[in-house]
Amino acid sequence: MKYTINGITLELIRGDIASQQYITAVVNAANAELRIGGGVAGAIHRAAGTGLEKECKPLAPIRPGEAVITGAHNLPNKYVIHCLGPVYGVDKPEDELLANCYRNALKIAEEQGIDSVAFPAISTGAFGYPLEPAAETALHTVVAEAKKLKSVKLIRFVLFGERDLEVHRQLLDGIIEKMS
Ligand code: AR6
Repeated sequence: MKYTINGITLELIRGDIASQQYITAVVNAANAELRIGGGVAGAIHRAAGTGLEKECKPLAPIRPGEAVITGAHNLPNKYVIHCLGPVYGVDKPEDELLANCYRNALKIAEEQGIDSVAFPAISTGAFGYPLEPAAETALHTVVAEAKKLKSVKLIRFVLFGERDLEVHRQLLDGIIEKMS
C-alpha cells in the first residue's frame, strides 16, 4: 500500500525488516545495550553479522526514545538506526517516548542525507505495547514529521503479521481521510 503526503511516499508492507532491498536505512527495535536480542534486533544482528555489535558497543547504553546510527554491515542497506522503544507500563509516558523514537530516527536520517527509511512496529513485541495505540502514535508522528522532511522521500513500515498490516492500513486510511 502506498500513500503520498507532501511529496513523501509512505508505504505499508508485510515482511522482514532484515531483508529490505533498496532502502538506505533500516530501523532496529533495539535494547538499551544495543546487543543482539530477539525479534527485530535478533533478525537485524544475525543478518548484519558480528561487526554490527562491535560498532554498537561504544554507543550504548541508550534511553527510551533515543536513536543512534551505525553502518549496516552485511545487511542490504547502508545504515541501521537503532531506537529504544518504551517498555509498556514501565517507561512513561509511553506514547511520548514511542513518538520520540520515530522523530529521532527521522531527525538522524535527515542529518545524514538519507532518502529512504524502513521502520518496524517499535515496542509492539517483547516490550508489550498494544498494537493499535502503538500504530496510532507511530503513524501520527510520521505523518506530522513528513511535512518537514527534505532528504527523506520514502518511509516504509515493515509489518510482520497480516493483522499488524491491516491495523496500520485502517489507521492510516483514517488519518489521510481527515487530512483531505
Ligand atoms: N521484521 C519485521 N518485524 C518483526 C520482525 C522482523 N524480522 N521480527 C519481529 N517483528 P520486537 P520491541 C515484529 O520484540 O517490542 C528484542 O529482544 C514483532 O512482531 O522486535 O521493541 C530486543 O533485544 C513486533 O510487532 O521489539 C529488545 O530487548 C515488532 O516487530 C526488545 O526485543 C517489534 O517486536 C525490543 O522489543
